[in-house]
Amino acid sequence: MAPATAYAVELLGQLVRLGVRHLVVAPGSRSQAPALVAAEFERVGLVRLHVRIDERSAAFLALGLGLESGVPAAIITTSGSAVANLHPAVLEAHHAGVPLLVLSADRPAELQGVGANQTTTQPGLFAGAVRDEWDVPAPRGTADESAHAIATATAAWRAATGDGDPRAAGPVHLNLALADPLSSPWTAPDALVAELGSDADQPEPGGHPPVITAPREVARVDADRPTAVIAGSGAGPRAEQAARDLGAVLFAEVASGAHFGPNLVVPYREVIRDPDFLERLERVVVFGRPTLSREVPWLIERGGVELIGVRAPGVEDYNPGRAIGRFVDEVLADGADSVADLTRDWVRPWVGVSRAFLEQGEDLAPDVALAPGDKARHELEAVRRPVTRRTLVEAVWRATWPHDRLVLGASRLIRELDRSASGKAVRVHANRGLAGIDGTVSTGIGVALAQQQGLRATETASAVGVTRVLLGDLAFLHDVGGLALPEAEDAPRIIVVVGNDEGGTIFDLLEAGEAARGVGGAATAAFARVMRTPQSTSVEQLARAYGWEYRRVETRGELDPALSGCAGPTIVEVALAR
Ligand SMILES: Cc1ncc(C[n+]2csc(CCOP(=O)(O)OP(=O)(O)O)c2C)c(N)n1
Ligand SMILES: [Mg+2]
Repeated sequence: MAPATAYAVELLGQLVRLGVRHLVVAPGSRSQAPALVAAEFERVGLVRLHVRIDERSAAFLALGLGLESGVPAAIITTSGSAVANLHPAVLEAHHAGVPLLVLSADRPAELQGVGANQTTTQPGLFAGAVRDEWDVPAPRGTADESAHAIATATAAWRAATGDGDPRAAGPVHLNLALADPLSSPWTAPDALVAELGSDADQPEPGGHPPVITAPREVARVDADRPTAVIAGSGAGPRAEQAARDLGAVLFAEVASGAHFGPNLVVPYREVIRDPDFLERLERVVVFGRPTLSREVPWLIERGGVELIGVRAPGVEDYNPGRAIGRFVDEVLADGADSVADLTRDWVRPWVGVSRAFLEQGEDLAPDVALAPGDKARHELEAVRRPVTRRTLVEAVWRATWPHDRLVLGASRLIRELDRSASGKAVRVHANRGLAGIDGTVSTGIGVALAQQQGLRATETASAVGVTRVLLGDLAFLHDVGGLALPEAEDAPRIIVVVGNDEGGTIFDLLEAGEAARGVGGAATAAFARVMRTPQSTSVEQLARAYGWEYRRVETRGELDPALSGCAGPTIVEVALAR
């Protein structure tokens, strides 16, 4: 057997032993040994293999798989610029604390520095953005290589998963020099399949962040004063629990994993600006990284209250203005007696404000007092009205059930949803580590595939929900290549909802956008050209070209049916005003 193939069998075998269930491969000559072993592992049922041409999309697919499952996916690429194409997803994984295993093939030492084709300096390419990296010399068939492969895989798995501390989880880079012969045919022996498969058929749906076993620093705090719990990305349901235990109001961003429960206050931006709130507030506890408002960092930097940060996955603790002096892993509430009083006197009024705010939402239902003819006319008018951002996000939120997944792009729509979403315990993902508009389609496909393939044997197919990806037109176009799905693979159950306002209208909301509009003429045109970047690409023709089902929505009446279900991968284009 070619030493490259033997090494790949041991390395990937050990990753499967440790829990890897998804392998992503982008084609290339230098990486043929691990790629062919990956294909054989899938043939014998040990892993799911996802093949993608574009390494940037492939890496975001792997990110989505890790995000949803909590288990790192391994991505295998060839040498050269292929490796650099992984960088955006590696950075997102680094900042958001998502486990990811990068396996790049490289030229052996004798081909380095001699102008060899497709050769660059790969070790250290992701410097500063990986938890750890290994530069593995080319295997030559010596006796110790099997043990080396197993040890390297184990170390990589540990570093990627945080070794019991998921806050430390993130991307790792294994740079594998591979020499001729680049591979030899290999069939997995039955004994190996039996050994590796013994627990491979029990995939854990997992979750991100996974359970923490590392030592934890716990803050015991008295539930005796008006407190706000703020939940940003990576917070998870523990923030909701903490709010209840502390008798605190809960300001949870829509992708925080804590946007539900009796203490949730949806219009948190407005409440933070309310003098009555600010006057009584005595403590703020922050979980994860809030990124969607200006009010949250303002509140924290303003000071004057006790500030506690609770660590979450990702490389940096959230600390605007470095105002938070105390970081812990967990907050436990003492003094349960006062919680009921606090809940009644402090939380309930703000929850009441929240309820009133939600009730003012755009109203589709006709006034019951209307005469029957007027009522029918009102209903007809309502369904014919154009879709606003608010009606779009509300419809997507309504359509999302606990067995579904929602992936939000870094467009205006995530902010719109964050402003108006009622409390609901559904799983929402968003790449807020760097809030890039890149890779959103592929991340969503990864989430969908992990969700539908992560079910336990006892769960029926009806438990498989739909993954909806909600994003703007530029974010969609940025990762349009992610729509390319190989025919040989299971199709993701996915609906990509494109809110098409023909450009990046998020910039119109900036001070510079308003200023440019005020000036008019050349300034307005220049702003549009370099910021909003108007575009009129046909989403329909793209959908058709990539073999996706396509639906176009122009009125409110068309919205709910378009979002409800899908027979195959589907794009719903929603026309929005600029
Ligand atoms: C990779 C990357 N490039 C650029 C940006 C800056 N950026 C943020 S939002 C945005 C435009 C988004 O446009 P669209 O997806 O159409 O959403 P809209 O604002 O129109 O709702 C851009 C270019 C980014 N976040 N990430
Ligand atoms: Mg747009």
